[in-house]
Amino acid sequence: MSVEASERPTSAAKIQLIPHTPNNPARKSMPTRGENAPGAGLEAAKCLPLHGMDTYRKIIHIDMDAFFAAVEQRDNPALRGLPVAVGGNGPRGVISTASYEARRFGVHSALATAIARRRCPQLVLLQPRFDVYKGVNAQLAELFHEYTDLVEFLSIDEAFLDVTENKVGVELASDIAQDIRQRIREELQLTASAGVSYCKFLAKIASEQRKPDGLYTIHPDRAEHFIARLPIDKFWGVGPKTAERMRYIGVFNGGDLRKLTLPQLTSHFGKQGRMFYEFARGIDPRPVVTEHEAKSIGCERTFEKDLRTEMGAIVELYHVTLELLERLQRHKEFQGRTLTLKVKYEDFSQITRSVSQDKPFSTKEQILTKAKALLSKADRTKGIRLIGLSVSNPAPAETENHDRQWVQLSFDFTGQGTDTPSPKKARSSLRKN
Ligand code: TTP
Ligand code: MG
Ligand code: MG
Repeated sequence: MSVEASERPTSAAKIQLIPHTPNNPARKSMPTRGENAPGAGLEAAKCLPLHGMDTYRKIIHIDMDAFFAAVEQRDNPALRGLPVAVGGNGPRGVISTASYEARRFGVHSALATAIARRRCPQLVLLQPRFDVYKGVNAQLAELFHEYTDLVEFLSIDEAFLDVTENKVGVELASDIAQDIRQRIREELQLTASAGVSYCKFLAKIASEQRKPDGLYTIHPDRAEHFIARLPIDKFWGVGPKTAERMRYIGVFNGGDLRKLTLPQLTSHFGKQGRMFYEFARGIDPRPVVTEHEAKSIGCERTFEKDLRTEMGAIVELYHVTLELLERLQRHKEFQGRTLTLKVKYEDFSQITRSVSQDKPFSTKEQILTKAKALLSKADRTKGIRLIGLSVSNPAPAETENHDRQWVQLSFDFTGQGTDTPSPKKARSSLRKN
């Protein structure tokens, strides 16, 4: 039996739920409840108990398509239809992202630019324009907040939205997702893909199912079936190395994963074992955390090759520090006085070490000095596969600040080289219910 999957919306299926300006009077006159409300007559996601997990929540994950490259193509029409990549040009340059035209040649994020050029000699390589991308990010944030205040950005081009209760009174999360996608197209001249489900893990995987420019919904009553068929490398938190390890122990998909006991999984994957155990059962109760509730800001890097030398670890620690600083500088209101280092070893065991001070961590010197001291306490006999740094313990906010901040997530799925996962039953399927 195959998993139900929603089709990419056809023009006939196109829904215009929300007039496309925030203050459009038509919006105000739109029925938000009752039989004439958008989505009325359509039953929302059923609240089926899935291993004791509530499935009433409606979570959308939106992720922009080929983000940096798409912005470049938007701003320079001559680039449209061409294989475009954004990235470093030097001998050690790396591709940040590639347009879908370039991906057909095997050009993708994290690929060495030199290899990318060999694969695609006509590749148009562009330098990143971070300020422009940040501007789009701000526009996205504004748009998302028209639907719900429960918005959690994972990175510059993606966010979770909890639309269980939403400001537009629309019942079906997939209708909201479709409307957001349409508005992104019309207002930002960019495309986004969306995933819809009852939890973050599944919504995030869902958004990858119909990329680019697609929508996919995983309905609670299909979740277990979907997960059972999901290839192991698509699971959130399972990157190439973990996938290899999984296959080594006979786990090729969610069904295989489910056969393993919790002790088996934790013995193989340390703390992450529990996460895999729960994901295999469709369990992910993590709420969508807004910027105001965020308790920490941080970042982490998973390395292609385990770090085996002290110098190698310090160099990477330096890079993580710079990334952390960049995030902190974007959120000056965040006053974290505890610095935490996370180290994950080749055997998947993990340690965290923290240090607190009176003043907030805000400079490179402060952070690097303390981070190095914390790193010196780490076990040097094992290869290091991940280093993370975060600051927490924010001082109480003196003034309300509406800036967004990127939240340190408990799983390594956000950044480059980390283990990124990537389901649906779409609007049409939901409507059958
Ligand atoms: P992604 O959302 O991972 O990728 P993407 O938007 O380019 O492509 P798609 O989602 O359609 O698969 O990352 C968002 C941006 O983050 C990406 O455009 C560039 C940047 N980025 C890097 O700089 N390095 C990386 O390794 C990755 C994965 C992304
Ligand atoms: Mg993207
Ligand atoms: Mg993304």
